[in-house]
Amino acid sequence: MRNAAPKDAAELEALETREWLDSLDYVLESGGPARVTRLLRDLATHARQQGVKQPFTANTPYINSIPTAEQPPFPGSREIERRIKSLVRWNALAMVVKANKAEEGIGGHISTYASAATLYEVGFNHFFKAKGDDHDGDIIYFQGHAAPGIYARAFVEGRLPAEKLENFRRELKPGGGLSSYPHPWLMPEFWEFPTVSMGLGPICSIYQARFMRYLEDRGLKKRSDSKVWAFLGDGETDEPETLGAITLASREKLDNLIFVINCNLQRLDGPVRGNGQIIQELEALFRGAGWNVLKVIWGSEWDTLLEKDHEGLLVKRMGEVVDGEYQKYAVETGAYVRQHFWGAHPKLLEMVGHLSDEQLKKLTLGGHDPVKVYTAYKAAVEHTGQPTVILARTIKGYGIGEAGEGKNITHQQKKLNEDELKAFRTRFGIPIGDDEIAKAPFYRPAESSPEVTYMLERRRQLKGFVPARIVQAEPLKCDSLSEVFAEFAKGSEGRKASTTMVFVRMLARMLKDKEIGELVVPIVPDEARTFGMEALFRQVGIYSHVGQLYEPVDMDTLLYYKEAKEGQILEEGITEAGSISSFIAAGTAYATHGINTIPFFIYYSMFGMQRVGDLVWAAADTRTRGFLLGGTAGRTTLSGEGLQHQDGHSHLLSLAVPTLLSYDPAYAYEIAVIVEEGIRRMYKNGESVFYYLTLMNENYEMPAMPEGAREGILKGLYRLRQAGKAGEAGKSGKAGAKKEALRAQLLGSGAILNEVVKAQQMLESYGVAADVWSVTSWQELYRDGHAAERWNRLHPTEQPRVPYVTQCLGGTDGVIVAASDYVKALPDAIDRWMPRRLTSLGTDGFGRSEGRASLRDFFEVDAKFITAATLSALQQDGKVDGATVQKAIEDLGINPEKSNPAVS
Ligand SMILES: Cc1ncc(C[n+]2csc(CCOP(=O)(O)OP(=O)(O)O)c2C)c(N)n1
Ligand SMILES: [Mg+2]
Repeated sequence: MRNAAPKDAAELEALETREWLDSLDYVLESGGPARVTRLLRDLATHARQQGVKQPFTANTPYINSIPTAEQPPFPGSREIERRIKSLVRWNALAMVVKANKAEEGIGGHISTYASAATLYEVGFNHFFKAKGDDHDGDIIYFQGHAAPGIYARAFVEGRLPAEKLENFRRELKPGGGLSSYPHPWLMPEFWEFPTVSMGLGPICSIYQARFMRYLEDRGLKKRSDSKVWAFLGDGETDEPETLGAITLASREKLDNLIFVINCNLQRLDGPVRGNGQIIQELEALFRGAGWNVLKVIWGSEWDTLLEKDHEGLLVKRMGEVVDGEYQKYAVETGAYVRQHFWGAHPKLLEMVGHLSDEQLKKLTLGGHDPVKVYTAYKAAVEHTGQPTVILARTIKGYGIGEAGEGKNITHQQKKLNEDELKAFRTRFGIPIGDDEIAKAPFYRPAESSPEVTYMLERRRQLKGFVPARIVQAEPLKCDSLSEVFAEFAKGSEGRKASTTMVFVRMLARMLKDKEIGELVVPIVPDEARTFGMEALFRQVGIYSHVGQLYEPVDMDTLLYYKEAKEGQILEEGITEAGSISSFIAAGTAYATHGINTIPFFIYYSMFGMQRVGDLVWAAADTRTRGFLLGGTAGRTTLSGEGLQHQDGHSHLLSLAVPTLLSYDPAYAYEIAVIVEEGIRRMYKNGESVFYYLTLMNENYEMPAMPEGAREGILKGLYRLRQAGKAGEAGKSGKAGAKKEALRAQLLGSGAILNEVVKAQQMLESYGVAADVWSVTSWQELYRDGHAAERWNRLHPTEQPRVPYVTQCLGGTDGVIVAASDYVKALPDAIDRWMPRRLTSLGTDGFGRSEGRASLRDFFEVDAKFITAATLSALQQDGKVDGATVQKAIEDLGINPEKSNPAVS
């Protein structure tokens, strides 16, 4: 008799599957994993040839990427490391709870670090290398909201005193406090990189890793095995900045880069992907982008269960449960998990039949298991040829139990009641008695305790503490600097040039300088030809780690597109966000690498401040040095392009960045003075400032530098031209019969300065004698004015300080009229320190596709409008009559009924 035939198709299929799996197991045993891979590939090809259509997937099953068999031995003491982690957990929690007890609403986050503690502790104990005099360290971007945990560890290490922790988020307390998040500006010896604005850490870390290679390839730095670690949240991956540059990392084979994404499945409001699986989504994205992806989903307790999963039922179940449901398991009982997860199939239930509900509930996730985390980190550090992302599954608020573990409110949880504190204390074995617990005291064991001894020894092995911001770069001497810039004081002697051309020439000159030449880092987002920089392609080359693998189409021309391993230009392609991330890396290399690289990031000004403003802010926080150059600037100076290109407000945005010095120079010598002084201030004097200069593409003659203009150029204002004779002794011109002298002070910046100069001449024919002032920086004048005013307010009995603008204009006569290619708010900002009220002209409103002359007419900033505005101001002063102004308006061809550009 034959064996009983299978009852139905399903049973037959199961049998067939079993046979295939057995065969595969045999091949695995006899031929190893590589043989299996080849076999599967051949099978897939064969199937495709037979017309089998396989759905595309970049995913692997919902299990750990590294099988248990490949786990290295854990090199530390699990027990002591667990105790250390508990201590850090407690102090991090206590810090936030105390802060909010002391002052309602002071904020802070408990649950982010609670979920990430193991991810950090394994790093601190086994991986994060500190930098020292003779060795490089790792570059670590800590997730901003995890800051309490990082402070707490520094406290247990003995690096931060309890008083500092007491003043978490109370930085103005006597003795100082701790900033809410990583801010190098506020804690310059502790934090290296600001991360809390979501997405900035990830993108900056990618360009940081690439910049490390750039320094190595250019021979500015020895090749090292330093890693760039970026810790981020799964919710944070929604930011375009987080994922927007990941292909750069794989294209450049940045195996010095490791992303650790804490997949606690939650963001601020609730689940990141309630109806999906964020880990699988990210895996597909990163694998598709060419990264090495390591999933760390399940803890060691799951190993034996998975071993028993011969039919793949458990793996299948793991892969079909959505994140919202997984989150629910974290807040529910073991019985619930048994019913809803394991209950999906009788064989699954059977698999865990030997476990109690409590044991089921306690099955650890991968991101909370030091062995699994260590395994992934070690693999990441050793991986070559690709960046690695570790997707670690955790529970948000892990350990805080009823107070919020896994709950949707957990991100905002800042207070724990006495019972909740007790539960946490007991769970993590912190020796604090019931009588004290309500105060949530900090706890640090004795210096000689096994925990402190162990952690200090681990840090000693890893060369010191992290995070720590250490500036090692020697200041530059700047001896030959004045030679570099000398030629620009002479003027163009009749030839016409734009400030952009001038700057590019200056850049070429700087690149040739003995001291600073090799330190200059030109950065451009696919706009070099726009700015006439293509000559630099050939002169210094475009950086490419692999050199140039092709013959460029323009090889036979003088200025061919030269890519080279030691190339100096960072041609970033069309990414202002990426370019400014490079700018930050290069502008902070004085601290990160002890190298004074001087970045010059030149871009379309409209796509700067408003497009990547948050990164500019981060640059300031990071104490970045260098030059931002907004090219083709000026709402009316950039003709043709229109509304989305014509920038009339970047200077208003830059005004708000405290360490950014902004200039709108008109002439070559002004740029030379500003850049030369900038290099000296930043790289010789070590000031943590950076510069923003707008550059224009209008060609005109560059005058020679007037005697004594230097100081004024730097402070923001100097007299360019004295008045002619027109107004002297009240000679009456066309403007009217009054005998009194007609006087005016005309202020202008950037390309509009030339319109002001023209207006000076036009006004002569109206009998008005006007001085012309070049305003190089409205912002510096504004800052100086407020600084003086503030000082005077606070020192009522002392000799008052006089704002610089007042010093300049205080002794002058006549009406004051200011014009620029930017919004009127800029001149208005300095009005209060003028001896008399100022009339401001500017380019408020949307740009237009038009020619330069028409645009200046439309925005009312050309010479005729400046002339009319001056006459109108004189009328208000009672110096000329209305009819005279009316006549001038007609003569000048101004249509008084034209639409208001500010609102049209
Ligand atoms: C650009 C930006 N937008 C919004 C926020 C406010 N915010 C702070 S934390 C957070 C949720 C973070 O979730 P996730 O990235 O998953 O981190 P987790 O705390 O879960 O580890 C949000 C929206 C921010 N800090 N930055
Ligand atoms: Mg999260």
